[in-house]
Amino acid sequence: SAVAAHAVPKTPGGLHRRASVPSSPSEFDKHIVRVLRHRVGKDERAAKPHDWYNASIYALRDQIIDAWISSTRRTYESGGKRVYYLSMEFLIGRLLRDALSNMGMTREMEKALAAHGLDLAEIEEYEPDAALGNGGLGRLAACFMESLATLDIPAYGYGIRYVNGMFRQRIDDGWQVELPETWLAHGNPWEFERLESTYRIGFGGEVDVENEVAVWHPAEQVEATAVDTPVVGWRGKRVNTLRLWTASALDPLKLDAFNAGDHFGALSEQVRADSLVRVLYPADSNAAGQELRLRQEYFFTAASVQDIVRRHMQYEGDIHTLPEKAAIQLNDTHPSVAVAELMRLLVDIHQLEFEDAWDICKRTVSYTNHTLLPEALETWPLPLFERLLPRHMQIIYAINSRILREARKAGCDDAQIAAISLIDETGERRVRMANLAFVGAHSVNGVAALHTELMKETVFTDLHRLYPARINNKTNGVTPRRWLQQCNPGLTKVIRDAIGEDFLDDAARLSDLNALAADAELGERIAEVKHANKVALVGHIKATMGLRLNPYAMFDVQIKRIHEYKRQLLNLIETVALYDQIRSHPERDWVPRVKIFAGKAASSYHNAKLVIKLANDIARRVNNDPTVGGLLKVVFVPNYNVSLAEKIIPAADLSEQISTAGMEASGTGNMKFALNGALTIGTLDGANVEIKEHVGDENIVIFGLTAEEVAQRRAGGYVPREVIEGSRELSQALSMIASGVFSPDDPNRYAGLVGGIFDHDWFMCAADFESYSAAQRQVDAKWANKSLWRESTIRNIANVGWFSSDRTIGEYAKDIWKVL
Ligand code: T68
Repeated sequence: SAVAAHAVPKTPGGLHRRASVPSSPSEFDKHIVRVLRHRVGKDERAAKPHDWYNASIYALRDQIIDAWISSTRRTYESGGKRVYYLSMEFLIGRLLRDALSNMGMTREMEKALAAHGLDLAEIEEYEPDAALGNGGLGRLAACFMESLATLDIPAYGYGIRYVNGMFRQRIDDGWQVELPETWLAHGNPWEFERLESTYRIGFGGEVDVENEVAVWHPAEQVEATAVDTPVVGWRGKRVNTLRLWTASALDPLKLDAFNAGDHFGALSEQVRADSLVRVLYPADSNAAGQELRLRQEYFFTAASVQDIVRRHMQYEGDIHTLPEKAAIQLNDTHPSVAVAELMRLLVDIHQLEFEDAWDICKRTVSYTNHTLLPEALETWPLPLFERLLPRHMQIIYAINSRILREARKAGCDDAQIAAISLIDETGERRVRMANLAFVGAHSVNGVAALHTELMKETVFTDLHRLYPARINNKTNGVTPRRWLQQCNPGLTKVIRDAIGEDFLDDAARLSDLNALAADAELGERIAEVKHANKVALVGHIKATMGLRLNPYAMFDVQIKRIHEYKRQLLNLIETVALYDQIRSHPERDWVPRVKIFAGKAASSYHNAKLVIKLANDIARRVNNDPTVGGLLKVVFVPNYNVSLAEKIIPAADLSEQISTAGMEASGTGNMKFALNGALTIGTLDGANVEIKEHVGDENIVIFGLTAEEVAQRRAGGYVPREVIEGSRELSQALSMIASGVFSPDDPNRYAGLVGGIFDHDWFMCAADFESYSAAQRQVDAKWANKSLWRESTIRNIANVGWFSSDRTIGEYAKDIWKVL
């Protein structure tokens, strides 16, 4: 085609520049119209916006496919090593704008659509979010896929093609209601089914030994079939593959049963297979204990590992070279069973000696840990694991005896042995997936510096002592394409006018803005963009919720999964305290604020759902109280997802990153806000610590206990009641909430929630309240000094380029995968 994507010449400066696309807008326009006619089956005059939406994606896809094929061919010809990112979750959101922008075709598409009276921004809204993830872990996987393609690293993402991804959240009378999200209802123009890449996945049955080789005879089998989505890197440099597995029965319709009148029974196998890919478990930070979850994990992991080994054998023909040609990264422990599955393939199918297989396994696999929360560390009841995966259980025992022998030799005592063991023997015996991943990998990484240190001191103390070189840190990052260029074109343009285009290819170059930090004109232009983004968000909230907001107020934002450790409750308590203060002293010089919340609660997480109700109860009361007038508004925006984040983050002035120190592994929202010029109010937790180091103490507002202090307080003598009684503001705010000021229809609604703070306050809301409240007043003072605020905004944008996922992926590539 005349508009084929081109290989990217490397200029002497080392920057990749896209060759200009040799097509006139009208040619692309003609292409879209052809596609509309022949693939969508619509006449230009009869086409509805949704038809144009499909035609736009198909037309763009044609360009992408050319680049995709040439990337695949290039990898094949170079014989290079491939990276395989195994993840239960990929939270990719919409792809149209991302693909257009990375292909350098946004303007062309705009012009082509405009020729038919259509607006690209409106067409984009037809694309459903691919919400195949819960939160940070899934979104990180999506950013990583984009950066892998950008860095020209051959990579495959492997996961599950959930029919229903993250649930849709509706707010009914302030309560969260979960509804199934049907993102595939109108088809998915991005995906390609690959029937030739189909594998049989077994469950249950027994293991025999035949000719000294273990042979697993599964009781059930399903088929896993690959569905591929292209992932375009910046400037269309490389297109990688996101390969998601779908399931089907070997015998989808038992015709004899059907003809005998058993119409449902005839379909039961297919229903069973469907259930594997039906839903994403909407439980972040806690391991769903259902058998189906373990089946899902094994299903996608086994299909992926088989695909990787098949590809390797096809190209290399020698299983021994696997570690030189394949790097398998486990995104948390959800695909940990890959260690046992790879060992099974090596030992049972390729007939390697156990020791050789173990060496190959460790050199191929690496593991990323995303949490220290004990409830999130996956373990499976041994009887369940053994029933579902009998051969894998044997292999795990074999690995365990090898590891425990090593541990004994290294001088570990019984307690240490018990901690290292792959089997938890403290109660009902359970398989520890984190220990399995740790021992089966050559690299175990945390996602922020503090988190990595805490990993060594807490969950992996004894494994770390035994294998001291294994744990390493890779601080998370976010892709600046989606989280700056695409979501905030206004800011991107101002930056480009100020420092040129280098930052588009290397986010670290944003630091060139430092020289202009005190430049009043730049400050003014950035403030204008922020204001325009706020006006746009105000319009969106007016249209979707009917609520009118003042864009001149400070937009103070906390958007993320609702979880006690993230402390939306602390924010709400402080909001109530502020409300109370404003009502008592309406004459004071208050900074007008809009408190914006959004996020989903796991459907079974009672307290998290109650926090959503509380936010809505507070909003109703505050927003209708004429005494606070325009000084304070509270809004809970329903159905938080990637697309909503793209609208809210560019409009934020203040970013709330207020988790109990030691509990947020990294955070990535914190990076997105800073990149868009919001100031952070936060604890010394996760990557906040490193953000502070990069932006400087003056340009971030830190409060609260440190991780060490939290641990000390918890270890002894923390009496929250004393802290509460010592703070008039806090007691007052808590008693307002507990006594039903915000819930007159059910005055006791929050008695339990507030009671928890008095009784144990595990998340240290009371302990951190005074410090948080003082920090908020510090924020007010800074806001009142316009030039100071603007300078801080610039310092934030200028100094968070390091948090680009390109930097993160560069480190994984160099240190762990050895592909750069
Ligand atoms: C997040 N983890 C971390 N987990 O909380 C966050 N958990 O600090 C970090 O920035 C991010 O990972 C990326 O490293 C999650 O998002 C889950 O979503 C999850 C899902 C299932 C089971 C357990």
